[in-house]
Amino acid sequence: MATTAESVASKSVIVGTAGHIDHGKSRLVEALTGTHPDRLEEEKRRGITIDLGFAFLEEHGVRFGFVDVPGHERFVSNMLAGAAGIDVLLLVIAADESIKPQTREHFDICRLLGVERGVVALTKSDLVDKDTLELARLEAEEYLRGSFLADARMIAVSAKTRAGLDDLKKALTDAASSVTARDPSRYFRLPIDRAFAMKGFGSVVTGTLISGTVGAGDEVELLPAGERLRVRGVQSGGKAVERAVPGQRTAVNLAGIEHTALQRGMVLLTPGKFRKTRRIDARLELLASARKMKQGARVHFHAGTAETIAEAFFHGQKELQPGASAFANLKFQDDILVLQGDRFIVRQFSPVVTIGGGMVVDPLARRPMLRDTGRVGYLATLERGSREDILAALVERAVLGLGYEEIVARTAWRDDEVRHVAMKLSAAGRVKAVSTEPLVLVAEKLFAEVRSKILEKVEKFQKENPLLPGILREDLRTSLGKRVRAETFRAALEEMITQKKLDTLGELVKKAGSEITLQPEEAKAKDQIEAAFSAAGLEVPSVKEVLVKLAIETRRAERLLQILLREKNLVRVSPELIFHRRALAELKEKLWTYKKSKGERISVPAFKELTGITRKYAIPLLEYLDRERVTRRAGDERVIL
Ligand SMILES: Nc1nc2c(ncn2[C@@H]2O[C@H](COP(=O)(O)OP(=O)(O)OP(=O)(O)O)[C@@H](O)[C@H]2O)c(=O)[nH]1
Ligand SMILES: [Mg+2]
Repeated sequence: MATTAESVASKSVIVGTAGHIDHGKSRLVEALTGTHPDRLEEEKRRGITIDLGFAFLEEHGVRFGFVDVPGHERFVSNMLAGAAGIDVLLLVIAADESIKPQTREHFDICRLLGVERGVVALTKSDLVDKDTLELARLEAEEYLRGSFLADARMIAVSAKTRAGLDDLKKALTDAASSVTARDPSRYFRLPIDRAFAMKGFGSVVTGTLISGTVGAGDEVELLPAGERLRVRGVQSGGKAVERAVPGQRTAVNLAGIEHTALQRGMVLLTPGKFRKTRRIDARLELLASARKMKQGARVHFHAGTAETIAEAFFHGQKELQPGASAFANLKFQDDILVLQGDRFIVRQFSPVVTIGGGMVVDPLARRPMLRDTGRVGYLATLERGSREDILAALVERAVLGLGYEEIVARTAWRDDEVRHVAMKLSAAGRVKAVSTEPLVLVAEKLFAEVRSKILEKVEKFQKENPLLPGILREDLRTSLGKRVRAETFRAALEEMITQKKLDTLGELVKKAGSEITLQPEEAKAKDQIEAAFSAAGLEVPSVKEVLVKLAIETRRAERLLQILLREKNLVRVSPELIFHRRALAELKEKLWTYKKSKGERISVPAFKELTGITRKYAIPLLEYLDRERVTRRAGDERVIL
């Protein structure tokens, strides 16, 4: 508990570097934290950063996690994996070189990823005179005008002389104070940026914890692989912690998996909630510096630490102009995990440069269809609508209705949020909750359609089958087709029964108040059937024998027989044998009389003699009497009860 309390008391903030190659990012991180973030042999040999590096600093109650990125243009994809999840941007501009191509590209990326604040460091101040430094400052100010860094502190520093470092730390602390703490009660999500094996521990993955918390003993899901794994232990900032919280660099030790099966781009999540995807609908923005993008263009797609290739299709337009934005359907080459609201970056297919980015609007999109003219409006609601509007829109487009799990997979809302919004919508009559456990929502319009379809089917059935009292519930359901889910059918049926439009008779559904009306020839035939069995006593004819003698066709005759059975004037004793109610009543009387004079036991031969029937009738009748608890079998005999 101490660890948790401590992590809540101090704030965890991620600082990400950005800037052109050789501008002093890594040295600056070292000067601030004491840790040089370059770890690879090759990085040390070449003096450049290739992959992400990490360092930590605790300053004025803030726990800073530094993510240091490479400036080389060939390693922008590594930079992108680090840029996702940063709270404070540390834009590094060398005073002797000023703004260069990757200064711009990195800055564009951070803006497109939605980074909201940062600090500008004018590095290598020891190498330039006052005028040059002033020039670099002016250039940077002009470049950043109107952007999210327009009002950011700009501090001249030197990693060599340590000039300006205290000011920079202060500026970072100030920027951190405006970072709103991320709500730890949301679903856990850790995009993996490294995976390795640690002696004595096994598989370890690291990443910036962007949502929720994680601790030893937790079960987590690995996506897109789809495996469930157990967390053995968690570290943050190089120390073991009980639970890591959002905004912390986090290392997770995982049980039950080889480190070779884990890699950058995969994500650890709360299990059972989210789905990998191959197609999303998104808001896509093209940089003013980019070339226009045509329908079907292929781009490199980066979200979180994942990257894949995407093919873009614009809804309602054929191309995207530089500096403009539009809704686009992106089809991926690989499965990835993204959620609604996630930011992403797109880079030109070749040559590879950053051309834009955007936000995921529907992480589980359908393929685009030209006749789907409502999609743009739908996406606009998902992008900007209130939670109620969003859920109503999702339900509206769900031809099958929307289940709880799908709502969570599409929105990442917590259970209480889903239920709260669903309740408000159903109270307002905007959606129908056809089931609450599990929650299933359908559009009111769809629900009304199902109700009238049910009524139609029942009426049609009764019209076509006037001798049947109703349609079997299950037959009614299947007659509606696969597009009506069981919960919707059940709720619609229940509502119509409450409204006294329909009625049930055991497993049968009928129109309320409907009775079977017989045609004159049917009434006559029905009497004839009853009379035939009544006259036969216990030596009944076969059903077939009775029915062929009638003036109406067998199908109708069989229905009449069903009615007689339902009315209990006839009783089916065995699959082949039907008796009249009166004959069976007389038989019971006979047995009770026998019991009084001859005692409670009766053998099969004695029963045959008593009734005057053969074995063909005697055995099924005795079994029937046993079932009716008139007799009980005792060895070869029966006990009359
Ligand atoms: N004189 C002086 N040299 C510096 C300063 N900061 C960095 N350098 C030098 O500049 C070179 C590049 O520094 P790095 O920190 O590796 O630059 P970087 O931005 O991390 O480079 P990449 O990661 O490859 O993009 C190194 O030789 C540093 O020693 C500084 O403040 N003063
Ligand atoms: Mg570096």
